[in-house]
Amino acid sequence: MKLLSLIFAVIVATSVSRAALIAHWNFDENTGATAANSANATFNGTLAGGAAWVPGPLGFGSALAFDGVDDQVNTSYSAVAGSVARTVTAWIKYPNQPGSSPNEFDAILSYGNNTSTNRWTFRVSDTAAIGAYRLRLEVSGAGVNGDTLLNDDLWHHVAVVQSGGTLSTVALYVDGLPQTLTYNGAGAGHAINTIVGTNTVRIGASSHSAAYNILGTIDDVRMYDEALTQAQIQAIMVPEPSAALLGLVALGFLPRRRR
Ligand SMILES: [Ca+2]
Ligand SMILES: [Ca+2]
Repeated sequence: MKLLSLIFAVIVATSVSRAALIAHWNFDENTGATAANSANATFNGTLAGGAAWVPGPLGFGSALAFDGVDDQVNTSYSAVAGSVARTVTAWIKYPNQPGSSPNEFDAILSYGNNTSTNRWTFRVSDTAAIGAYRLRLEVSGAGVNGDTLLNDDLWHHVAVVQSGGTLSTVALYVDGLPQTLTYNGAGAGHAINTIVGTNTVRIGASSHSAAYNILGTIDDVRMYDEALTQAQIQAIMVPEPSAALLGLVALGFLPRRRR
């Protein structure tokens, strides 16, 4: 019965976190130039620059590899504006690389105008002075960094949670664990006031310049319009059980422990 209990727990956790899911690009197409948004088909992504389909983390289908030059996924999504709470999660695989241009910015997901407090960029930091290769949320004028080094070319689950209108309300997670945070620029009191205009959600490059691209692989990008808990983030890291698997469980075909 242990397996049934585990699957039930996953279903419950997944349904809780799905409540506020406003965008989900799972990159499972594995072909073509469209990355569908399964949470809202209006905001499908369009591949640009030659972003390549590659295998994702175990249980998450395919992913997209970005070349650090011009690869990106563009959407017309304005997402969550102002100081409204939000969460973005993704899987990333980030190789060791020079800590500066041409891979400047290393954006995972970015949107908003490039004026103070307006642009919201979830990225890997590439600058030694503000902690190279760490997870970072950058809001024009300031930023907050995590402490885990990400440049090991292994899959890591990353998340940013914003619960209020300043950087001090932001938490970062790597592989489901909260990061020890450091701030730069205007610091923890810096306001977050996302104003989007034409700079809609872009994956793999910064919203304000198509020249700021990540060198690395990204999968399963999710946006929520609320601040997720650590438990909800950890639940997202578990692959959803396939319909076939659930069917076998329901019909009693899966092996159970012998006494
Ligand atoms: Ca390219
Ligand atoms: Ca995927």
